[in-house]
Amino acid sequence: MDQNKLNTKRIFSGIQPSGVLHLGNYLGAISQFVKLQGDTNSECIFCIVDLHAITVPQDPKILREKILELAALYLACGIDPTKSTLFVQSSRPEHSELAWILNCFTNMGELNRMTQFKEKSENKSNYSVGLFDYPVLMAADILLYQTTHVPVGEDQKQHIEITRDLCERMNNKYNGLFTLPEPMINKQTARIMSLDDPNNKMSKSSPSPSSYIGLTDSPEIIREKIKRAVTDSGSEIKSGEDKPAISNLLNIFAAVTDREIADIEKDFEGNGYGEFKDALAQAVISKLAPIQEKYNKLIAGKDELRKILADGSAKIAPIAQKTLSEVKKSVGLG
Ligand code: AQP
Repeated sequence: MDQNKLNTKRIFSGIQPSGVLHLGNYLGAISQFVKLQGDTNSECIFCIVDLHAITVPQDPKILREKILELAALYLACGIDPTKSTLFVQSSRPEHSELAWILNCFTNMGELNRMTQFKEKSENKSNYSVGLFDYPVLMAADILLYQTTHVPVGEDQKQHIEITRDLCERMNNKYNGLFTLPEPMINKQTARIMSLDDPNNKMSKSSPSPSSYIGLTDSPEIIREKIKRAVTDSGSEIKSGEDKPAISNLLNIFAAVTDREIADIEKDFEGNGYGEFKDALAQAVISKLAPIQEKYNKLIAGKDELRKILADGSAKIAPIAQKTLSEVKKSVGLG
């Protein structure tokens, strides 16, 4: 396939419908998606990656609900289905089919090096082959749409690298099947850290709900979680390598208010953690209030959400089918 057929950027990214969507997912991913869909030179495709979610055990009833909740959250955060395409990964069988083909061109050693797999399988007596294969399915998602750019948080950088390696390997062997995708990582919000351990990223699979701020958390819960967030030794509100906890809180403050960290530090000169945390909680509550209001309305209209997802899937079908058919022909399957 001739990647130069695209004279616009094609953006693709996905989020798993698992756990509770948190401020890290919003700042590191969704808020970037919303900015990108405003660019007339970008064609945006956003996916609910349910096939990725089942790489770890899921309750079928809850998973079905989470898919619609994530659709409602995407829309509530500002994804506009008239500007972007929103769909569910498993509604397009081309993802699984391309993933299988790519599996046959991926080395075990490459997947063995993936840090996300190491972290997620650590201390587990058993885990699925799907969890090990997660990066190949992600590569299929991206390459299927001839994606030029992938907005993600820092934790996904290694998976984009393996996608690029697979892309180049297939292109060298079969004469340019895929577009080489570039990661898009926003430095400031690429890695929002856990509230109870600033050395770990904020994560929806964390067993401790006080480690993350959920996008649908009530104002009381947000205040409580921020009040309990760990801080560093000393009492200065200052960012720095030796102050990972306060740096993370300042980073969140700056991101939700669209301000510079230095400005916020100045505002709190001479103040203690108490005043700072109260103001941070208020800033987060104000940022999430309009999202929560929209979310509550959207989640009440499940049929409309299903329709948006089905329309999205139908809209991008021709791209997925064309890429898959060319890949199958190239490898001798069609
Ligand atoms: N803490 C974070 N800071 C910035 N960005 C983040 N992302 C995740 N955590 C942070 C970005 O959110 C997008 C969607 O993530 P995902 O649903 O695919 O799962 P993940 O990357 O594995 O994120 P989680 O929330 O930590 O889930 P679990 O706990 O299930 O692993 C991605 O772009 C990701 O980079």
